Amino acid sequence: MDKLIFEITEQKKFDINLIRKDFPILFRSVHGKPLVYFDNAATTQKPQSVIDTLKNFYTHLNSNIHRGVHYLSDAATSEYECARKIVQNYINAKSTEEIIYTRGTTESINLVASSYGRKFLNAGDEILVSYMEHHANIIPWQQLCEERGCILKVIPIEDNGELMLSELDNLLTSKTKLVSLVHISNSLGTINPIKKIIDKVHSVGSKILIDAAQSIQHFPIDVQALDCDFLAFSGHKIYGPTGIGVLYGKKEMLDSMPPYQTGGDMIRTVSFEKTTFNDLPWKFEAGTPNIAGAIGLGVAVRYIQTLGLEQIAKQENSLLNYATESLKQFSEIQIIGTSTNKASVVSFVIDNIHPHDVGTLLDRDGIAIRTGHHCTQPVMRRFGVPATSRVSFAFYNTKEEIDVFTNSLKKVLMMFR
Ligand code: 7TS
Repeated sequence: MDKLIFEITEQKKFDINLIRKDFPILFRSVHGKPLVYFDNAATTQKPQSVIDTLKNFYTHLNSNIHRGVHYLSDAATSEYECARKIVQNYINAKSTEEIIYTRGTTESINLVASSYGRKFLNAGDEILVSYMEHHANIIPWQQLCEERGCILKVIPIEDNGELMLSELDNLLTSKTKLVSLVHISNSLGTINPIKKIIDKVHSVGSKILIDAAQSIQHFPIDVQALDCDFLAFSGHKIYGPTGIGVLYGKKEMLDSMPPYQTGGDMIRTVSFEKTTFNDLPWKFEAGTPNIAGAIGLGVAVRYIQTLGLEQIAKQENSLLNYATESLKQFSEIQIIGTSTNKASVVSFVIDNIHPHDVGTLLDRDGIAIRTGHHCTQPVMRRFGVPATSRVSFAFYNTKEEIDVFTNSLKKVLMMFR
């Protein structure tokens, strides 16, 4: 019971009915109808092993970490650090020093903007983002530009929702000091060719941060092979708890950066004259962290490793294709984001029906989708729509659920005709 993080003993068979049983929420009903959960890009559901971990932590192991000589503190610290090791292996970082726990993608990006940005970026330096960024990857840079006199530049997007790579070559110059780019767009589903872009960015001497909030749960990521300088993601989008996330940074980058927040745990010595800071990764982890959350994240990563990322990608790809084909039968529906290289996210608009109405009517049938601007207002503006309806799939979704969704959508269309 004191070891909360399990070892992988065998690869799970990819049997969708068995896998669904790992996610208790999938068996509840909403408005009297079986839940169809298609809002996985917002947050993923949690397997029983993650739910049990949180309960077991607070039942058997609850204690603060890194500061006690007593048994519970020691055991909690060991699980917390074991989870870090799991994340390190999952993204193939060189060491656990490169894995900083944060509250999520948003905090990870803010950490880099605040710490790296304030120290290394100066007036006239250029920061490059793209039109398809989540607001969490726009506003921290905008604020930094205001404070430091840097210039924010934006890579435009094509009509199919892909980055205009020809423009990237014009935008990347010796003035570019930092590029912060989303791996997979949360509102378009586009998978960006990040390896190619990382190499281009490095060729002008700039650093690059990858927002992996929507990719970390779909396919393997190897930070050493990619050679990105930073990578950010959230635990709750990879079947883990909310309130925990990760910033990966190359050790030499993190070493050169000042602390983001200050307080307990991130120090070595404190006097009123001077404070010296802790080693990596703890230098960036001030205060009591989300201990149960971090351990839960470790268990979530272990869980998807037992399923196998190849199998996950295969299942999600088949759901994407099925949903795309299903939506194409309706002439009133337009899919926003039609790249051939997409993750399992489908955004669409319907002639003369507001997405909010679509979402509300589908909800009555127990179908959870997201409507709105998805925190990507520039994308909405680029495509001339105020909002979209978005379905996003996880491996536990099924084609039968997509049929339920399509039938419900038919009713919505009939109602408005
Ligand atoms: N970056 C991307 C690409 C995202 O999709 C999100 C959240 C974030 C950053 C922020 O992540 P957080 O965990 O720190 O909030 N995206 C969404 C979404 O698509 N619907 O709800 C949240």
